[in-house]
Amino acid sequence: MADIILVHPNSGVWQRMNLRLPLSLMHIAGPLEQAGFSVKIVDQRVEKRWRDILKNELKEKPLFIGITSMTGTQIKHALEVSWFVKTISDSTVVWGGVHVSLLPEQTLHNPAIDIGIIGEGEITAVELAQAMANNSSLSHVKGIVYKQNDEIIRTPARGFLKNLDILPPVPYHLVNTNFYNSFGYKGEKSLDIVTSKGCPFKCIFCYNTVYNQSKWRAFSAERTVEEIERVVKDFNINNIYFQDDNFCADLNRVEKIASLIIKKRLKIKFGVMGVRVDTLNKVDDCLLKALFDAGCINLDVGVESGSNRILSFIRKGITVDNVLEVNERIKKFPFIIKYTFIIGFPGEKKTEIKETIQLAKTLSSTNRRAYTPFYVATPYPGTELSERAKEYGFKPPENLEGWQSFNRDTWYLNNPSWLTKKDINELKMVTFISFLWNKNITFKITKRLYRILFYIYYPIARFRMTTNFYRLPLELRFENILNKFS
Ligand code: B12
Ligand code: SF4
Repeated sequence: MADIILVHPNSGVWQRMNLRLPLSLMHIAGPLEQAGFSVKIVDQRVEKRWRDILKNELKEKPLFIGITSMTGTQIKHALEVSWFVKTISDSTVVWGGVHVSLLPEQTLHNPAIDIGIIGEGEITAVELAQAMANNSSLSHVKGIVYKQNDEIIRTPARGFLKNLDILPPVPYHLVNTNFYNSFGYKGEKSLDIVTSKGCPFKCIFCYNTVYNQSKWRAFSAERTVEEIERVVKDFNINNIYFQDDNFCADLNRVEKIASLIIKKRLKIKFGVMGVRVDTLNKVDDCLLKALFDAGCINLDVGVESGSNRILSFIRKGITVDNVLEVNERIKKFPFIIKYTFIIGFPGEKKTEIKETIQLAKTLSSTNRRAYTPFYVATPYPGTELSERAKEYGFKPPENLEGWQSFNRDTWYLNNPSWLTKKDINELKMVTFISFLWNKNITFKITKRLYRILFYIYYPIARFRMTTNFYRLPLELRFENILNKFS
């Protein structure tokens, strides 16, 4: 029986193609274990018997049940777990993660949640556990919201850890690594690692300006490579996906990481999630080659739009020419490049969406290793986009339950906004097809059934994308049926 139980909720459609590690919980479990608390991680995505496990653990009255959550479907399942806990016990339910950090008081209004963690949780979780173990006041624990006699109290902000290297190693032993696979490179096992936090840029649709106050912090290159070495040795894993918002913010660090991987002869393949176009513009061919030699096989690059007006509106800090330039240089290297796009911004014209579709097609046709998924612009809480969207009639949900259906592919369905029904159908079709018209995406589809479905639908998606035929969206009905089970 453990002192603290940490639960990762279901993530809806996002766990279809692959399953990433519950890193948010693993990162707080390390310091908790180091402080002497025993921790159990229960992942609702893989433990079909999560109710039995919790029921059993709750008999021994753990200090708290901690649940992570981001905006959208995870809230629905985090609430399902919270209510389950409250129905069978009087245990304390603690929420952490992006959503509660952005809307602490509103989240705490829900009777199933007792305490919320705002922002970084490594130190806060330990201080909270110690305060609860000693029955002392929570008012001294920085960076939380809690309830006292029907009042919601927020303690002073915690600020950020200055030196991430003081944190203990991430406890991979708390999860069964066999369940997780973030990309399916030749069917081998793969895992995720976070090597830095935050991002110094200010894109208006991103949580970073509020959640990380645009501050970038990182584990050192040495510590990062130690972590990789451990994962490779202890779990026999050779494929790693870096989950950082901005892995390349410090190019000296990137260079060091690459050279240490090469020096230590770690036989790994890796993908990098957060890469900016302007950063790639600054990277010389030498560093690109070093990255390749170190095992880099994939870079995810945020392009967002094919319209310079929209790029400027969203404060992306790049132009379409920068994107084309980067593509020309990068295509000489055998990296699979995921260029991500966003359409449907408030005030975005049809012609601008067409420019974006055209840019995606150009990138795909000139770089045979590129693929170009689209998302619909989503005014997540705390972002500047949310404020701008309100000017166009967007009404954010007023309570936690309202946010549980606030997903990228659904939020706009019941929201009076700048999108007409016809726009919505077209945006839905374009985003749906954008994932399926290019075979390069298959290395991310680790689940067999979804790979088969991909190959069945691929010719149709290709036909639709190349001919701009987005009418008769029958496949969206099929997707809706699948979504009902998420
Ligand atoms: C991996 C990942 C996923 C995984 C899920 C993994 C997970 N942890 O749930 C998958 C692929 C499923 C996913 C899906 C989505 N994601 Co996502 N995802 C990420 C990513 C890249 C890494 C998350 C992570 O592991 N971070 C590392 C950990 C250590 O940091 P952390 O999560 O901030 O946790 C710290 C604190 O919050 C706190 N904490 C967190 N939980 C808890 C719990 C307790 C009890 C305590 C005490 C503390 C605590 O302590 C931790 C350590 O400091 C982040 C971006 C990023 N780099 O963080 C985006 C991010 C979280 N995702 C985001 C979004 C928008 C989505 C999607 C909607 C769509 C998408 N990405 O395109 C879907 C939504 C799923 C849903 N609603 O159900 C946004 C969140 C916006 C928001 N308002 O919630 C982010 C921030 C990306 C971005 N730049 O916008 N995602
Ligand atoms: S560059 Fe990426 S992580 Fe940084 S603010 Fe923009 S969208 Fe967010």
